[in-house]
Amino acid sequence: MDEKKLQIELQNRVQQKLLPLFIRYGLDYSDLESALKWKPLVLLIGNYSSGKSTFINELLGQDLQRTGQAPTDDSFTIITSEGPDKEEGEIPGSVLVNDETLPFEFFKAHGEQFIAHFRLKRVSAPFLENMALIDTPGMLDAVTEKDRGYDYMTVVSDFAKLADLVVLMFDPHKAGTIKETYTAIRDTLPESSTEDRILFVMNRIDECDNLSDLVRSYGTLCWNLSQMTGRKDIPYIFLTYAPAMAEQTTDLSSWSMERDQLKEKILTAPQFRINHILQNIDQQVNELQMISEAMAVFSKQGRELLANAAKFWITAGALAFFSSGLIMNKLTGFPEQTFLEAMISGSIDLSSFVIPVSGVALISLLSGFWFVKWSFPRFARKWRESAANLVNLNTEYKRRLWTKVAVKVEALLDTATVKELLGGHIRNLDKIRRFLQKDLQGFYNKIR
Ligand SMILES: Nc1nc2c(ncn2[C@@H]2O[C@H](COP(=O)(O)OP(=O)(O)OP(=O)(O)O)[C@@H](O)[C@H]2O)c(=O)[nH]1
Ligand SMILES: [Mg+2]
Repeated sequence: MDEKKLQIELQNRVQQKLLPLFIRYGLDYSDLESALKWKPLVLLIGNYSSGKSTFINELLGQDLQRTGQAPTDDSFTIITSEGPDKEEGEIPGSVLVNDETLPFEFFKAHGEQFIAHFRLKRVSAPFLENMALIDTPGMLDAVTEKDRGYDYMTVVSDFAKLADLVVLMFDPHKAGTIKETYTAIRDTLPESSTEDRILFVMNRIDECDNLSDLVRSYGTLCWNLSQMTGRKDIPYIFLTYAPAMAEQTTDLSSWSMERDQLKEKILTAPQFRINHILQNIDQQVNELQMISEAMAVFSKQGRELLANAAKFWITAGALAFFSSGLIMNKLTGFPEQTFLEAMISGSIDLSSFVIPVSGVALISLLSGFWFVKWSFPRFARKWRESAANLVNLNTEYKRRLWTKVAVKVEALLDTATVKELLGGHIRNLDKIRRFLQKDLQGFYNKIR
């Protein structure tokens, strides 16, 4: 299977079938669009000095990234090879966020300070032809984070959204800072991708004084992880160290393989690319579906309101038809003969209809005005207050999905007009369901 071809096919299909619906329901399409662009990405995050850059240099077999004991590198660096014909060198963030072939356009929103700390380094390494690594500045404590001039956590979570693999690296002494980072990325990853996109790495284990120190650090970490993930089973944690830096005071031979296993795992990231794209689409289309479902229920209820109002208008209209002549006659003495009298006396002609029809027109106009200006806005406001009742939240998954889309539905209800009562939502819902059941399932089957 040609992954690249499949990716392009998927990109076209999504654009053709879903883009209009994303616009219609006020969902941001750029996330999905970015996820479909460019090559597989591996994101390395973790506390400062945990050894991210050292690890990357080791993968590359050259000293590309600066390393050091204090917080060393305050930049987000994409590291990749752009084919043998391109020269090695750096591309600044300002160029990256304006290049529409790259998935970083929406990072512009993080502002100048971020852009000044963003760059791409081209290196020639065969394994980077179909993959890019992202080295990140280490997570600092909350107080120092404020000085960065951009929101580090949201930048990290935006990168995590794009990444096919996130390596969460920490050293035994600063495992505490990992919690916030983990929470930030967990919320952005699709529900279905469980933990398979995150690799946990405890690095610099050579610095543990002895085995019991290592076991204690590992235990603390497991405890922290189970607190963070809310799960009883502990995800696999790679225990590693940089052989070149290691202080060989402890016998580490049992763990010497883990570094290689971690590297191998990172090299397999491209294989999961399509699967991750499908998970992303799946998640976003499910959000779209929920919005559309809510609006479909709203419009159905609205049509019932309209039907009830219509019954009332028809009665009022009939009354107006027969009584308007009488009322006019009583008020102004005109017309001399009401419609009913004309009917009884058999002298009915076209002019007898003028007053009754005008009466009906007046009632229709007033009722229409009343519905559009008073009854419908009141109805929309009522649903706006209790929007969650528009959808069936019978599972945990749906409840979580709702927390993501509630604001979108509320925004649609805020601006709803009587046009919402046309049948469009049901048709849209059909399209979305068909996409999930046929198109997306088809792609899942292809990669199996
Ligand atoms: N003993 C030991 N030292 C290491 C290991 N890995 C990295 N170091 C050293 O730790 C320091 C920090 O490593 P970096 O690779 O710069 O860490 P980083 O995570 O990139 O740090 P920031 O870029 O500041 O976030 C450097 O001096 C490395 O030489 C390791 O496994 N064991
Ligand atoms: Mg670094």
